[in-house]
Amino acid sequence: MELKEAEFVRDYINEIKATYAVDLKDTSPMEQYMALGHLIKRYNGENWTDTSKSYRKNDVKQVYYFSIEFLPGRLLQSNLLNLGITDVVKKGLKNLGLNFDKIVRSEPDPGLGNGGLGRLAACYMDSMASIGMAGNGNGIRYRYGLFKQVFMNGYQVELPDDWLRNGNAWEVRRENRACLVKFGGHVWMQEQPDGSLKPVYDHTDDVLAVPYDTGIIGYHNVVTNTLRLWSAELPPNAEERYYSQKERDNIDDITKVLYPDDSNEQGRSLRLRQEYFFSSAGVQSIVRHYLSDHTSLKRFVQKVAIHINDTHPTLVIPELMRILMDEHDCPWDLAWQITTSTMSYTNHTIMQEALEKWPIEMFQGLLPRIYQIVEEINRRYRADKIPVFGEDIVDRTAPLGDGQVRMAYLAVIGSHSVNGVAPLHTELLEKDVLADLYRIYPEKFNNKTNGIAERRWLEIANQPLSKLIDSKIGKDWHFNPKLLQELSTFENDKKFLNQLVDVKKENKQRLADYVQSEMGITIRTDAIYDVQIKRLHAYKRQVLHMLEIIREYLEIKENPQADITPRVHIFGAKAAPSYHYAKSVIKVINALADLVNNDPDIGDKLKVVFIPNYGVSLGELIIPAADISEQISTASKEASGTSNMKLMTNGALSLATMDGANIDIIRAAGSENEYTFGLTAADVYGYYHRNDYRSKAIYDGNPELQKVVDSLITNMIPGISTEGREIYDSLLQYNDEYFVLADYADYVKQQKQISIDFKDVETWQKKSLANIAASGTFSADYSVARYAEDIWQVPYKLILK
Ligand code: 26Q
Repeated sequence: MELKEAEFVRDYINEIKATYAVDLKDTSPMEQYMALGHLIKRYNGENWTDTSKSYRKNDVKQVYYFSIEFLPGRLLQSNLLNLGITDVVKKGLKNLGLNFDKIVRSEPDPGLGNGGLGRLAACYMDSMASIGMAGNGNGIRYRYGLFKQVFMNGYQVELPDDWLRNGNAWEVRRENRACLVKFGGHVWMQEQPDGSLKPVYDHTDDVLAVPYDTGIIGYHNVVTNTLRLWSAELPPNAEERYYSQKERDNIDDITKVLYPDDSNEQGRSLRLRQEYFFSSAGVQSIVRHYLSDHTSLKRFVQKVAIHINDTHPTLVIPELMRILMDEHDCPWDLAWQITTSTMSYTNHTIMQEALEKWPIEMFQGLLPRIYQIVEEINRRYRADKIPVFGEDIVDRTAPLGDGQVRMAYLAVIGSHSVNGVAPLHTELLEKDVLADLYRIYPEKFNNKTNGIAERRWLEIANQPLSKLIDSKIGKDWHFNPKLLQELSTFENDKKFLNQLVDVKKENKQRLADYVQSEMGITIRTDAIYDVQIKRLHAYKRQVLHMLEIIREYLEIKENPQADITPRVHIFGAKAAPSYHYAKSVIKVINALADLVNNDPDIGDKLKVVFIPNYGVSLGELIIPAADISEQISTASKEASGTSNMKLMTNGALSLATMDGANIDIIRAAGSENEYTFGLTAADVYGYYHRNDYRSKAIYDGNPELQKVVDSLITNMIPGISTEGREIYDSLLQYNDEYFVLADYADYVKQQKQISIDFKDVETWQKKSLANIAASGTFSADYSVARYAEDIWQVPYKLILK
């Protein structure tokens, strides 16, 4: 948008006065931030209305991306960037004597997600707007986001994330668009005047779903899409009916807090209520919106695509069936045809324990009408498929079985498309996790490799690098990140390679300053910054990284004179509060950090920093500073990974197993520019098949490994009690479920190679450049474009400049 500095300054001062009734000089950074947010929202108001109007006028097909998590990160900088007014606003604020960085940091980072899945949803929202696609997000407005993590005596402690305390500058409450969501009650069949029977659903517990909309601003294209998050409130008739405190609390609880478990928090009825709540409200508002412009449901599938982000919103399937049949008199077959043509589903995990299942009794009690519909889906599925495929496979794949509602199977059966998030992951879905359903519906399965918002992870997070790139290849890559490939023509340009070194150093300094001021640890910027940032999970193998630190520590202790390449090992990871083992890993790494960081023999050759409260904002600080990207999951377990892509585009070299999208990253950048190691997925499945993995044998055969592992139980690491033993036992007593010991030697070999290679600055920088240059293909812009073409069948305008 066009904006003159003087105009901005005038508007901003007025905004401050109008909102806070004080002079600028008396405002806090938080107030300065809020006023700026309000002003920008207002500036963008016309784009937002115009976008909605134009979609309406042209009757454009809409995509609704349903996700129980969205992790958008702070919006101020990204909105300024996308509107193209960053420089004007920065200059204006500077001339007013304000500190832009402080204002930026005053914005709370909405933690409405756990990790990869929620962040992916946010990257996709950004990209859908930026490629001019009518994409809407639909989710939950949690009153409290993912807990804030602090360490006390090295243990993770969870504090509430009160992110709405000062209000939210970007959202618009739309009470007039609220819907009623019904739980519990009874269903009975009522005879109609024409003699037919119709289900009547009464004595329900009703909850009012109030939408809060946030504009998602496209990059330099005047498009603003909508992210709609629902909040649970007392229904409007509250005055006529008495609600006990307990009933009020029950309603309040629905959207009070995000479940902080990203794998196996199973069977909680509140979680099911959350899932139905936003699924039902979302579908109701979609149908209502569609019918406000259309007189019949005939063209529904041409105008609406609904995407199910993992199984959590799967109830959109029976909910759309319910609305079509009960409220619009659609017969079953037509309703089913509309529903399956509308729905598509992405699976994000192959871990069996993360597949959602609900006890039938709970499900039926909470959602009796929806349960009837699921039963009928189940009955027809069996009747259709048993004659063709036989009873066994149909038993195994039916939506109802073993006394449970199986959400993944319901999602596959009720959708026309099922996709994995990286080629290997999709292959494993077909061969293993969903193999039976793949046999029944091969045509539904397809791959859509994940992508990231290049603009946030490079342009915003790493401005020094972004500007350097602009100076070499111009700015078109901002629209078309594949153009980053043009950088490879400069691989022998010594001056440019040196500039890349300087940029990395600047970013490392920024991180080092943070680590110094927040944690009191001094880290040198000429060390290798070896980074592992992701949720804490056994399969992601932070333990393998930890064993390497112990090995490096012992190496220096045994040979203090050795020529060591200095290293800083950097972790960021939250553990699910109920995940005991993950919390033990945090404790041991923190204790190890204390030992290493304070040992005078070690000095600054080796440092370990576990930065508390990892999230989007800390990612923006850490990722640009990384030299090494640790992507070391047990092969076959990480569906895709996306931090691997963010680190790549910021010039880190991957130290990676052949898992998830690592495989595609390695292929894109060239294996000579990464460090790969370890078992392949086929090796892992081979062990499963033969059942002959013995971690103890590997331990017995490797004396160095023995020393490293034993140090977990020898009191070498002060301050730990049972935690070292727990990890030790997981590796030896319980046969090392994630093959840590199997991959140890190969991993260490690559770590040693890294220490050697890092000293050759020029060669290293060339590899780093190869990663940056090849990273453009992992832009979420292309990912959503492929969803649009292959799955949603919606138009978009990729601006390729
Ligand atoms: C399930 C049942 C009950 C409660 C919670 C859950 C639950 C919640 C969150 C299960 C899974 C999640 C999140 C999964 C997730 O983040 N998966 C990651 O998705 C990324 C985006 O596709 C991939 O890159 C990662 O590989 C994958 O782990």
